[in-house]
Amino acid sequence: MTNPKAIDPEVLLNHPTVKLTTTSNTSALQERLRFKPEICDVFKHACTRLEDDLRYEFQIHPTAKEKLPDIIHNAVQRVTGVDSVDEKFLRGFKKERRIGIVFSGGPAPGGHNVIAGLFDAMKAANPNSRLFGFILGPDGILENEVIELTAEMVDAHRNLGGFSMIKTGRTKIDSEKKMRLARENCKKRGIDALVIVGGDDSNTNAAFLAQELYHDNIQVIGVPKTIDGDIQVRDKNSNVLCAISFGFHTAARAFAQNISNLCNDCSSDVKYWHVCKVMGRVASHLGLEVALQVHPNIILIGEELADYIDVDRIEKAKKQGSIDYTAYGMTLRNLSRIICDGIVRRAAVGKNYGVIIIPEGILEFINEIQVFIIKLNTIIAEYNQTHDTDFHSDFVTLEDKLDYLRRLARLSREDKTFSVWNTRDDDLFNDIPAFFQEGLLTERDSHGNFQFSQVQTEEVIMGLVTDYLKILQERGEYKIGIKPDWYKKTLEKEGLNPGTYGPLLFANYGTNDPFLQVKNSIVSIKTLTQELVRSGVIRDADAVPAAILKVFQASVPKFKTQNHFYGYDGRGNDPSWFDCTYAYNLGLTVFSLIANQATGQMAAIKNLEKGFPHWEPMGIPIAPLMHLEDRKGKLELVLERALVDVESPAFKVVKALRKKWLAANAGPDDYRNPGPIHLLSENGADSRPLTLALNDLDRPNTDKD
Ligand code: FBP
Repeated sequence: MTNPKAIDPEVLLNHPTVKLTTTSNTSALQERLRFKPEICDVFKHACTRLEDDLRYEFQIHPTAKEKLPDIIHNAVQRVTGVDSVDEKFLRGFKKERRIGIVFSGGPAPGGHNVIAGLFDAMKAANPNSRLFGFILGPDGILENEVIELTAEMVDAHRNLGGFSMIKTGRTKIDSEKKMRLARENCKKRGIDALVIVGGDDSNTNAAFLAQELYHDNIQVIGVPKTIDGDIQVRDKNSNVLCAISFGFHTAARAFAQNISNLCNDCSSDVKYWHVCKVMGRVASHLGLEVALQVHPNIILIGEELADYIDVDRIEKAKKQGSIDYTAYGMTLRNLSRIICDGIVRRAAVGKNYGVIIIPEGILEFINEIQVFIIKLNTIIAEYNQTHDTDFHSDFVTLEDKLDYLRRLARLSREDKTFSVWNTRDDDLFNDIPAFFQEGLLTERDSHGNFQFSQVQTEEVIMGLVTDYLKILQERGEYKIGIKPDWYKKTLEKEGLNPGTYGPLLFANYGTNDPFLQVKNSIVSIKTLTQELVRSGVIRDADAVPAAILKVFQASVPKFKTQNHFYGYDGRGNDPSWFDCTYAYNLGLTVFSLIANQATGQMAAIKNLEKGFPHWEPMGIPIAPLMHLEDRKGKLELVLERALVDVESPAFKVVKALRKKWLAANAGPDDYRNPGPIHLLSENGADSRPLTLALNDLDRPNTDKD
C-alpha cells in the first residue's frame, strides 16, 4: 500500500475522496439553490394591479408635508392579481425597463431573494428588461459603480445569506450634491426605477430620493430590511401593515440556536454564567424574540428599563419627608443589582450557572449613559460643523479626546453659557473604565447613530455585577445551597453526627427546605472556626474537621463568566424558510409597484404573523411614516423606529415567565431548544417570529379578517 504521506500533493488533490470532501459545492448549498419559495396567490395571475386601500390612515407630520410634497399623499396600495386587462395597461406593465437595486446598511438574511423575486418578475413581464446592481451600497449610486445582474448571477445566490452579490454600505445620500449626483447617475444609466433595500434610515433616503427624482419620472421603492426588527409599520389606528422586516427571523433563530447550545453546556458543567450580548442596535426586539425561543435565566429588555422606578427608595425617601429623584429611571448600579439578585437566588438552590441575554442597545435606556451619548453626539457634531473637519481624525487617541473634553469642562467654568460638558460630566466620565470611555466616544455612523455594536456593554455591566457579588459574598448573602442528603452523607463518611453540626452551620437546618443555607456569619474558614469553637464542638487549637471544611467549601461560589456577542454571525446566516419566502415575495411586490407606476412606497407583506396563505403584498407610503428626530445634534425628518412595546403581549409573556425561566428552585431549568433553521417548509410556530404570533393577540378588531 502506498504511504499516504508520500503522495504528491497534486495527485492527492485530484483523488475523488479529496475532491468530494473539499468541494465548496456542498449538498446543503445545492439544496438551497434548488429551493423555490412559494409565491402569494396574487402573483399567480398574468398581471398585478394596485388598489388604493383607504382604510389605513396616518398622522402626517407638517415637515414631511413640506419636504415631500409629491409623495406625501400616497395611499396604502394593495397588490391584486388580474388576468384580463386592457391593452394600454398591459403595455405599461410589460414595458421594457431598466431597474437599479442597492443594498443599504447591514446585511440581513433574505436580501438575495429580494433580487431574485424582482429579477424573475421583471423578466417574466419583459425578457428585455434589465436589472442593475449598484455596488457597495449607496456609494455605488454616487460613484456610478454598477453591474448588470444576469440570470447566472441571480441563480448562484438564490436562498443564500449575506449581500455578497452586490455588497452593501452605509453611506447616506443626504446633501444636495449627493442628491444631484444620484439623479445624474441614474439618468446616465437610463434607470426607470431605483430599489433601495434597507433599514429605517435607508427607507428615509428612499423617500427623499423619490421626491428628488419625481419629476424625472424615476420611481423609487424601498424594501424593509434589518435584523433589528425595528421597522414595524402601523397606521394611526394601530392596524399592522408591516409586522417585521426581513432578516429578523433568521438572525433571531441563529442566535437562539447558539444560545440554546450554551444552555446545554452550562447546565452540564455547572460552572459558568454565559453572558450573551445580542445585536439589535437600540431596540430590544431581537433580545425579546431570542428569549422567547430559548428561555434564558435572565433577560434584560432595554425599553422596560426606561420606565423603571425603584419603589423601595421612593418609599424610604417619603418616610423621611423627601423625594428621591434618583429612584426614577434605571442606573447601571440598579441594573447590576437586579442581575445579582437572580444570580444569588439561583446559587441558593445549587445553580451557580446560567444564561443571561443582554440586548446590545441596553445602555441607551440607562439614564446616566444616555446623557453621555447625547452630550457626546452634540459635542462631536458641533466640532465637525465648526471646524469643517472630523473629530475622530483630529483627536486620534483616547487621551487626545479626553484632553479635548477636559478643555470643554474648563471652558464651562469660565463661560457659564457653555453647559454641554461641565466639570461634573468630566469627573463622572473619568470614573468609567477606559474601554467604555472609548466605546462612548466611538465614531457615529453616517446617519449619526451611536454604534452600539462597538461597545463592550456586557463587560461594563458584568464588571459591576462581579464587584457587587464580591460584596454580597463577604456579607454571606451569595453562597451555594447545599443538598441535605449530600451534607448528611459527607459527615457520616467521617463519622460525624450531622445533627450536631447542622444547626451550627446552617441558617435553615431542620426545615424542609430542599437546600441548606450556610449562615450569613460564616464567610471564611476563620469565621467557620470561630463558630465551631464558640459552640464548643471543637477547641481553639483544633482543626476544623475535613468533612465540615468540604461542606463549607462547596457553599463558596466562584463566579465565572463567558462573554459572547451574537450579531455578525446571525446577520450572515442563510435565510430561514420564512425569510426566503418573505424576501422573494417582497421582490415580486417591488416589481408590481414599479410596473404600476408607484413611487415613494415601501414594499411590504401584510399578515406575516399568520400562515402563508394569509399573506397580502402591498405598498406602504413612506413619507407619512416620517417624524422629526435628533440626529448628529440636529432635528431631521426620518422614518420612525419601532421600539419594544412594553404593553405588547410578547413582552408581557416574557415578563410573566421570567420567574419560571430564572428557575431559582430545586426543579430543572426551563430551557427551550428551537432546533435548527428550516428551509424546506413552514413548520409550526417556530417558522415565523414568536413575537409576531403573540403580538397578533391584541390586533384591533377593525382590521381582523
Ligand atoms: P441595519 O440597521 O443597517 O440593518 O444594521 C443593523 C445592525 O446589524 C445592528 O444590529 C448593529 O448595531 C449594526 O448593524 C452594526 O453595524 P456595522 O455593520 O456597521 O458594524
